[in-house]
Amino acid sequence: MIYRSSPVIKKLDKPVLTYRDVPYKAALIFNAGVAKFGGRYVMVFRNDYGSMEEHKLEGTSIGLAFSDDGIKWDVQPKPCFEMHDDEICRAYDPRLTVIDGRCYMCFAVDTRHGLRGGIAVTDDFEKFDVLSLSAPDNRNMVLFPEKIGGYYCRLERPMPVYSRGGRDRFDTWMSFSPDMRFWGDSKLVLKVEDVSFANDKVGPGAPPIKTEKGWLTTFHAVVRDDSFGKNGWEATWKKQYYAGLMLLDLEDPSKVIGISKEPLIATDQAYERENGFRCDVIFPGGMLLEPSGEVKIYYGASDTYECMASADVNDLIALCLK
Ligand code: BMA
Repeated sequence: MIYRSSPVIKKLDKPVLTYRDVPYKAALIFNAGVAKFGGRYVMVFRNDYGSMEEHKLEGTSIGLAFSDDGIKWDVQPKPCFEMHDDEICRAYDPRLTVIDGRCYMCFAVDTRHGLRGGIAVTDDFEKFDVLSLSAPDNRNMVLFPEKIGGYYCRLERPMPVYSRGGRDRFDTWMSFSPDMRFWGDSKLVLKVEDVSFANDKVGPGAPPIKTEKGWLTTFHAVVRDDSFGKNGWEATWKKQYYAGLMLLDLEDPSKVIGISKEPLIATDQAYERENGFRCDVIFPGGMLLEPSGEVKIYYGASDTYECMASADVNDLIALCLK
């Protein structure tokens, strides 16, 4: 079954960022993190560079863009973050959270000995201090914007291969830290079995926003169907990724108090799929609550473009509690 986006979602009539907007080598522009920092909107985006025409990819960097309205973006002249050495292959899928006036960036790191989740902090997007790199295999980390019960909190998606039936079946967890470096006291938050539109994995999306009713946060929900054939650049692509939405308890954010019964966002616009590397993929990474109650949600579409949708915060909360 192919789902559509929820009626509460309003999409723009084009992506907010594509390779055409980037003044250096760029191809797939997607899975961005977004924050309001230093009086403007900031975006860090994944750039899998190479050739769009030849469907060839050469590497990955993280680019930087600023905006005054969160819609028109000014991409900076060079990438802002890259990790590459004998052990580390690349860093990607950044997410941003502002905590106590500093901007933290979570990211995934492919290494020769496993997949790690990183956290760095920056004040200017020029210098980043890497504060922690998890043990493998864990990624899709996102930070809450404040300490809860005296601890920094992060959602994450470890990848247990032995204990979940010898196939992908990855759930959303959370861990706590006194200092952003040492993480523990881990708890299971959202299981694949809890989500009717997932059979493969559920993982964190954008960093949560605080509302009166709870922490509102997106997640990615993945359906795998082995009967799927070609659906993008590769010979086969057997998955669909949707954005779901849930509400977590304000004091104990490991407790899910509401969840959308159907996907919040699906790829239903032509511009989200044209030339798609992997079609039918929605990967949310940024969510901002405006003073008017508008929520801006930023997501990668088909691993190719960065897109934005908006919704009213009360409609989103109602969707979780329905
Ligand atoms: C996940 C990550 C994401 C990507 C998604 C769909 O495993 O690699 O970066 O958007 O797959 O390809």
